[in-house]
Amino acid sequence: MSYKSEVKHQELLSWVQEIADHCTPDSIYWCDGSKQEYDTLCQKMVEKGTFTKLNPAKWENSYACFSDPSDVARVEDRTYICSRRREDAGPTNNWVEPKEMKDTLNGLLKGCMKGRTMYVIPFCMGPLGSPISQIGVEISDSEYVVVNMHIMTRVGRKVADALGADGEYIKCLHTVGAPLQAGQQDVKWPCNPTVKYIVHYPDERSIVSYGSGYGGNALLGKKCFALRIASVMGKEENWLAEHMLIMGVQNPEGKKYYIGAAFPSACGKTNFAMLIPPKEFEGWKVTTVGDDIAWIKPDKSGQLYAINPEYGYFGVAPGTNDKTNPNAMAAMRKNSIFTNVGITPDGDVWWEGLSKEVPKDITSWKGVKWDSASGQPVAHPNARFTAPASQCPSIDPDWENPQGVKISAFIFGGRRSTTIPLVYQAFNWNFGVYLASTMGSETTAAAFGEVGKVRRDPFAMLPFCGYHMADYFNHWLEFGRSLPNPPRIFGVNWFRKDENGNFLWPGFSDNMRVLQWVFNRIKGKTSSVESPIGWMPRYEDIDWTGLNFSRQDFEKIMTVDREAWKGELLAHEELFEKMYDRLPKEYVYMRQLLLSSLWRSPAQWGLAPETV
Ligand code: TSX
Ligand code: MN
Repeated sequence: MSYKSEVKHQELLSWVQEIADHCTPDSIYWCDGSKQEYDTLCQKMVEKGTFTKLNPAKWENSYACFSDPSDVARVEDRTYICSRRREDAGPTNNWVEPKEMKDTLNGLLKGCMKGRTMYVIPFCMGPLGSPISQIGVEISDSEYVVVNMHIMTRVGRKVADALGADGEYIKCLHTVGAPLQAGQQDVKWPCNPTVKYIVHYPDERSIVSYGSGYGGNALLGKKCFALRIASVMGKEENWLAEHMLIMGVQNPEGKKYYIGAAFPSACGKTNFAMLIPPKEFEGWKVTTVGDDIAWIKPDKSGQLYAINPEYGYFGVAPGTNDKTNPNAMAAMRKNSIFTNVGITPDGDVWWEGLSKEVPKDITSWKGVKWDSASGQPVAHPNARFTAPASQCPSIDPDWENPQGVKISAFIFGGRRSTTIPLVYQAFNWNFGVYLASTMGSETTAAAFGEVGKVRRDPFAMLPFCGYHMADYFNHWLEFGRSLPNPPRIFGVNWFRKDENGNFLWPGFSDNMRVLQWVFNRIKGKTSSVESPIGWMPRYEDIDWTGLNFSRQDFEKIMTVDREAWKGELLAHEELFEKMYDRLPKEYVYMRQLLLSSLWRSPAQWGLAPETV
């Protein structure tokens, strides 16, 4: 039985009715969040051919599906921030005047749910009842969205109850944009292959998504709400909505710090969030609070507390295996959904990097028998697993603490083959904010243009900030001013290469060695040296037990090269020019300071005494 009759929130009820009147679905269903609801909808998708039930001996209570080939990733060129004034969206967001966008969307939305069920999904981002959490209601005509929202957020009747008669919530409207005429047979992955809109109205804090059923385009609690809309809320209410993982690091004495870390895509953020220390690091523990998004608020004393607003992982499957991320593999072992991976005849899944051998007779993500001669991948490079966070073996005991966890440091990283050292600590908050604002990553896939070019992605937030990026920088600077003891800020780079193009750093578990130095810096225990760009560990400041990494290797991965950094600082200026109208004035001085300290240091600043 529907609990709609017991919903006390008149404004919510009338919004739902208004949308139903306009989108004209065949029926309306209020999601209660129950397991039975989840199972029923999965079964419905199995019957439609959308879902394949996997072999329960291998993947208990799990399903796989293929999307339409036109609907495989977020659509940044179709993503809009419709603020009242164009200047407030800034130069890095698409903008259309809100009224004009509403007219366009209203035209598209009219009758868009014909032949479908309209699902009303009350969801909570963050633990229910936490002062940092926020509630949303997503209306969607996609069963795939409902079941993924079940895993990715806290959904259902308990959330509607928490709203009461007049609780605040974010309106999220989603449609696949594929109405069915009477008698028309549905397709396995309905979407609109030609028209897509991902629209945010920051002033009224609402979201409309048209035409896509995939990931961040359709699961509106994630990128649309928890980052784009929440970033606007955070600026107005003095908190932070960040594209960050949250991890706990504990030493053998039991001292524990929590760290927030931001990386652009293709840096292995989920792998880092679930890191397993090398066996030589007995007594050290890494725990996972979240792998993608952090909401961070100061308490009365100015300490920062963070929650993970999500309830699951929507992770990239290719490259994930028992070596790169055993915790993720365990998390997805049951109650999970796989999108755009390969499926075997015996109900197994496979993706590039899962194992050496491609299983026999595998069906590729395109839905056809995979041909090894085709040169095409089995899984789409952006294939995903949706898995409950609670199933991750490294999940932190406080991951659902409504108070959040106390953040002691931020780490910012990128994929850089040159220039950026393995690890360094910013001199202070402002230099840390500068470091994060200028972070970038080298492109690895031809799909993103020239391979090996540095794409700047400030704070890994460029596609996810709901307002002017330079205002965002100002918010970070201003936010720090009110903190008596702000978190330390670090830069890392696991991806520096030697002159032969080989990775210098083994990465993965061995990143624990860097994390340990960071931990000891937070504690104020370990020593460091002042480089032109920040504080750095000396060779003897890092624990090398169990790893063959020479002083010469370390020298190579830590060198601050004047010529390379001159180029780097020029690239910073190029980035700043794009948002000069609102760029913090501090940035001009910090850039100059970095430049002059490079000139005061050796041309190749290094750590071995003979080179200094
Ligand atoms: O996730 C990665 N991390 C973070 C792990 C905690 N990856 C995977 C690529 C991104 C999707 C990495 N790749 C990391 C890393 O630290 N480092 C590298 C580069 C690398 C790749 C392969 C090797 C070493 C380094 N292989 C061997 O040494 C055998
Ligand atoms: Mn992300």
